[in-house]
Amino acid sequence: MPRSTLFHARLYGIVDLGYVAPTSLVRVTAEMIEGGIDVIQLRAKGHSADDIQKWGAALLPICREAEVPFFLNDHADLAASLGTDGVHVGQDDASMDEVRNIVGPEMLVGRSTHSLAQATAAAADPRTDCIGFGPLFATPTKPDYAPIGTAAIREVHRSFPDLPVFCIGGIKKESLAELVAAGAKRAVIVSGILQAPDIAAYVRSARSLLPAS
Ligand code: TZP
Ligand code: MG
Repeated sequence: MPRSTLFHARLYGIVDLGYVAPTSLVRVTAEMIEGGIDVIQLRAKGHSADDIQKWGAALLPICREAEVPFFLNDHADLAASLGTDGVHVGQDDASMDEVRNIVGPEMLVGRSTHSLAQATAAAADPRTDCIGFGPLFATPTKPDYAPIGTAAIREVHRSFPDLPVFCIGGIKKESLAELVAAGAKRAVIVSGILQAPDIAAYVRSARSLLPAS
């Protein structure tokens, strides 16, 4: 899948086992797709490789059928064995050399960044296909990170016009207008989507508030 798919994405949803029971993964993923989500990631912090492999294998064909890029968080080895579209790694995870050695040259690789300096470092490597930028606001989904605010969003987009930047962290449907005014083009919403009473409707309306690139 080409990086341009991510460039044209607006809303990125994470199916996070911190909010979704294993028995609800398929339903929640299908509802996000029904609402028009552009990218899906499976995030299962603290779960076994066997479980993540099993859950990834269940969600991948659903995403494939809908042509929604499917990322796995953290586990490059499982991403490679599953054949996901992408893998997303953090600052403390494997280096790009290590990740590329595992997943090869074609898989999309995303990197979390928590400052303009980290975004700059990630963007300097042409093998980085997208970045997460945040947490912009305080969030229980990533409790140990200080929020960085919205001031640097415009600068990140100006500095790296060809890199898909996904703003993340404490974003709700209600904060998207403020984010877009601050220069955001794309957003990741985790708890806002997963705790919505109607996931498809939430995704549909949140996505409509983000600009098309
Ligand atoms: N990385 C930076 S903030 C965050 C991650 C995974 C969590 C975002 O979750 P939420 O619930 O949308 O604040
Ligand atoms: Mg990680």
